[in-house]
Amino acid sequence: MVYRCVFLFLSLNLCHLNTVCCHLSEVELESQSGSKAYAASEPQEPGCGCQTSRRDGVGANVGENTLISENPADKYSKLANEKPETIPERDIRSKLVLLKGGWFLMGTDDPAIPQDGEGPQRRVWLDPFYIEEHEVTNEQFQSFVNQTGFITEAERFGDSFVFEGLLSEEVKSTLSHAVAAAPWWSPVKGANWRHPEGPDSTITQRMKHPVLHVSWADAQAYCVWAQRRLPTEAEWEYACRAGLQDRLYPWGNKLMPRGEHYANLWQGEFPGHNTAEDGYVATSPVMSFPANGFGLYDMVGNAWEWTADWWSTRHTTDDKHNPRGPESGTDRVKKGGSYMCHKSYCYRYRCAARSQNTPDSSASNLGFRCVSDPDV
Ligand SMILES: [Ca+2]
Ligand SMILES: [Ca+2]
Repeated sequence: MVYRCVFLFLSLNLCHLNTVCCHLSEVELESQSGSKAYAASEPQEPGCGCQTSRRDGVGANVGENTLISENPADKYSKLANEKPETIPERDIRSKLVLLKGGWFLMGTDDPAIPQDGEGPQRRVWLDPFYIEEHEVTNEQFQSFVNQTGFITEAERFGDSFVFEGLLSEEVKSTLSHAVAAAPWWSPVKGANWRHPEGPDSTITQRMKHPVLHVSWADAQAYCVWAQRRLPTEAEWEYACRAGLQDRLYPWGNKLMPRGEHYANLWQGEFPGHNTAEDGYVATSPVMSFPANGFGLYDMVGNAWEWTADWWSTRHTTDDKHNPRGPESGTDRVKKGGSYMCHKSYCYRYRCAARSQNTPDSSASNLGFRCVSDPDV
């Protein structure tokens, strides 16, 4: 792995290098017998973009708009908070669902991807909280931007990561490099939440789809504006499980009950052939698939969702009350997988599954939803 990263370093700038190496480091293969192997040494095998897309100040458009040292979350939260009465007259925020909390079992003792820290299973207590019933949509994010003048990190950096299978030939022709080992991810100039596949794409016909290309700080800023917050990983997982114990998915253990699709995932062979048997090549309008037992939509699939927690793969088995993850870290936890996930390479559309990105990462398969406390 190290030598491949060094090789890639010679080919790519640092920003892109880190992305590729991280993508390649956690490629999962599953044999037909069901036993699992991890193909970190197989650069031709696909990854799902589950891992870090680090911006190290190289590769981004470094200029007067470049974020410097201050925490963007603080900056943007402050910005958002300086706008009085910013909630619109017509409240476009998502409906909240009250979850009663209590004890639940987080994680799993039968991890499909052990290196992600899916285990061990541990008892967690949560106080009651509200959670948005679906991912934040383009329409909602646009309302936030219209009222605050907020500029996302992808817009400031000037590019964002896009699954190349969605790019037009025109945009492909403008890519400054080819990443032979990971051609499915490309940093595309001008890609951002308004232009998910680059400058020649729009969200006009996708206002009810999840907003994409939002960094952790962007997501945090929206939630603060909405007088809400990002969920902790424990809250997100509790919401995903919907009261079921030791189940893989929000609805149970069978991926397709009665032969029906319950989430927007990838069918076919990644990355070259997406049959879109579930009806969608890329994102779907939120609430296009059945809700889980708590009335929550797209908890797995559609867009990955940021959580508030820092990333760690080590967990205590001690009982925890309202855990908030490590006190510090370099990456934030994201949950639920996306429309790009297939069991053959990214079996992360399970409630216990987890992955991480650097907080300033943004991509064409990563969004979020917010939560709220009962006394707010
Ligand atoms: Ca799909
Ligand atoms: Ca989702």
